[in-house]
Amino acid sequence: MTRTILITGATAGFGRAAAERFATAGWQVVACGRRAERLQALAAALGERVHACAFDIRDADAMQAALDALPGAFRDIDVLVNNAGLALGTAPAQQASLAQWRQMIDTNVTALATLTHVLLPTLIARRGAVLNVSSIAGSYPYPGGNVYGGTKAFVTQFSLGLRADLHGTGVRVTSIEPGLAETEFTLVRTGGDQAASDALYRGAAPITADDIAETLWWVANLPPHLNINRLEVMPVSQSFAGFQVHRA
Ligand code: NDP
Ligand code: 8X3
Repeated sequence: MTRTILITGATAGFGRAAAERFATAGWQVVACGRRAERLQALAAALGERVHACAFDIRDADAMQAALDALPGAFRDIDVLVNNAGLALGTAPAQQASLAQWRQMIDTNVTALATLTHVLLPTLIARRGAVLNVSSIAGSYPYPGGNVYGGTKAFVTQFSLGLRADLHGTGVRVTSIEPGLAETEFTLVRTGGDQAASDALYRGAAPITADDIAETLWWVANLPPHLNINRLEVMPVSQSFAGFQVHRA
């Protein structure tokens, strides 16, 4: 039976790699994001299994209109991948931009919860799955991570709460929590600073977008009696450091 997956943030990084992974394997893929031309290029490259679905995920009316306009072959969504998200800035809270904080909350929290709410009836009817892309930033605070880390803590805890509420429905929920991964993430975070992005990943053998696509593929294709609650992934080059201590 052909299965259908809706992936947010499919114009770049993890989402685009996941769209390619699932479409190539024969799934119907609803690929979402703001950059319509990238989604159209993806659909052109991958064929009729991909439906390009361009909207700003912060716009609940646009989201609903895009879902209402889904062609019949893409309506029976089995798996929702809540992947669209971003970090903006690394300034300490006391110097951070409130507009950037709001954009992160609107995208990473409000939009994710809204889309999940809209699709839950379909997912329950199909005994489907919700795969939420959280982050290690939701578990391990770091200077400048303030609201970004807070949004990802929400994603992780929301995932666990969903599991509790969906008890007995057969719907699976997973919080996937990657560490250092080379995508457009740092370009976006720094406002387009390619040198900063290159410097962060240089020599670190970071997680790749394909690594996370493969992780999503594995989780989505587990036997139906298994649920991965949380899955934390780091490159081998990344580990833990100690607490900071301010001395007077
Ligand atoms: P990218 O910047 O490469 O991709 C982010 C995706 O999110 C893009 O497709 C972008 O699409 C989409 N997006 C952002 N804002 C909106 C919006 N308002 N409406 C619709 N889509 C939006 O980053 P990643 O692939 O790395 O990020 C994917 C997820 O992984 C994010 O949630 C991120 O927080 C998380 N993550 C990333 C890590 C990393 O180190 N890279 C590690 C851990 C988690 P468009 O701009 O076209 O709208
Ligand atoms: C992205 C990982 O550590 O840069 O979520 O915040 S980190």
